[in-house]
Amino acid sequence: MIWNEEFECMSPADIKRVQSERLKKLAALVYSNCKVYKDKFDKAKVTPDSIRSIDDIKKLPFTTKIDMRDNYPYGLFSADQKDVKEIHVSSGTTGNPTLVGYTKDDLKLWGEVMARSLACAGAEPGDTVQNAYGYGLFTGGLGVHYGGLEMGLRVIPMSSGNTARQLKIMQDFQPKLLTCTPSYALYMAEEAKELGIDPKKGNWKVGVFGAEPWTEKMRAEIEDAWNMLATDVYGLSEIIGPGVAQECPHKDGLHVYNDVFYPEIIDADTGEAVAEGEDGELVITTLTKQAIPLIRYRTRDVVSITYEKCKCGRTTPRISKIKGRTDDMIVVRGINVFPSQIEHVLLGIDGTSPNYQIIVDRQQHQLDEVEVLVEVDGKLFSDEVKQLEELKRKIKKEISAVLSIAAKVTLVEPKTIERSIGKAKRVIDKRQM
Ligand code: DLL
Repeated sequence: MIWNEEFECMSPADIKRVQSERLKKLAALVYSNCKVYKDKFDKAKVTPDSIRSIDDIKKLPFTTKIDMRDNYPYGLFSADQKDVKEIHVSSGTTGNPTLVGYTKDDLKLWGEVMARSLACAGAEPGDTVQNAYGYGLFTGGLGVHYGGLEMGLRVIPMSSGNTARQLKIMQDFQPKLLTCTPSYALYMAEEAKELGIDPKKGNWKVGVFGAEPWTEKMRAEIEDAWNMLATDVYGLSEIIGPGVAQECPHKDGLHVYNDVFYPEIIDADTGEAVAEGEDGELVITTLTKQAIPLIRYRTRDVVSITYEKCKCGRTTPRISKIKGRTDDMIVVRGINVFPSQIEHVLLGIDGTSPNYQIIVDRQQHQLDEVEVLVEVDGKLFSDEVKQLEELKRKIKKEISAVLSIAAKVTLVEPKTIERSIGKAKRVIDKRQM
């Protein structure tokens, strides 16, 4: 079903009118309420009244994660703190996380776009959803939760982990929808088989999987293991969370809700638009958000876009699956990791050097494993084993505090990690995705 036919099936002329009206209001809002944006506009010599239609968006400056980091925590808010009803955080590049805030209307918008997404995947009011995205500061759990409530699903707020319990609940309540990261869907299927449970024997209709890159091969494996349709959902905390774009059962690109999230695809180096169908960096403007509206936010995700009407009847543009990143962020178990965060941790610990390497691996149908190799001071190596163990424990603890990931830490002797004459190769990703 199409949750919001008015906006999901709007004619190109009408959508342009809506986007233009919304952009004008947005430019005026951020200019008067957010000093960071006022300064950015002034620097770019653009005033809100020079924005007359959505085409004028190109006059506006980009916003980046660096802007969010530099103005942490409250600098990018356009709303008063008393109107902020919920905050979340996502990974920052170093030190501070990226703060995300919602007003009551922003939460309503989140519920609306996630209801559109769940319906787009094939959910119908009354269906039961087992929501195995993490709840808490991570945006997946609550995003699906709000969307499920909005569209009248019966939500089981499982959160991620505790697989045996997940499988028991599945058997007891026979949900039609499964929502979690694609790698967790595969892992759960494998665990089910180990426990003698046949994952095919559910009442499954569709899975809504995202938060990390996944391939068509993984899709085929998930569909086969669970006997369900597997769809892709995309989003990022800074924009709203999950619910920026979603595949319909035709699985031919992810529908972007462009009445509220205006997409542009640019050449990451020049900042200029690329042609329809070509790969580039996805840039999004939140046309109606209030707490932290973002103008031309550089997602760093690489996609292509098509404006052709889909067979499902929606006229919204569709982006491809995420093809890569224009920075060095990696996603591990659905958690965003910037190598610079690890570097930042190491810089704060005596006895280590900033020479490190991150190895990410995944055994067949298992969860991602991370190993961090760290070069330590030569003199430490001649010291007691106890001291090395202590250092290892400290690094592990700090990495876990910053990244919420239990990494294996291996200390290595100086000059063991291969040096590079160009950009250091910080990440070795052995996962077959
Ligand atoms: O991961 C939002 C989300 C939650 C999406 C649940 C889907 C389901 P962040 O933690 O802020 O938000 O991470 C956002 O994750 O910029 C992408 O690089 C990556 N990502 C998200 N969805 C997909 C996807 C959530 N479907 C970052 N495919 C984004 C590939 C994805 N990468």
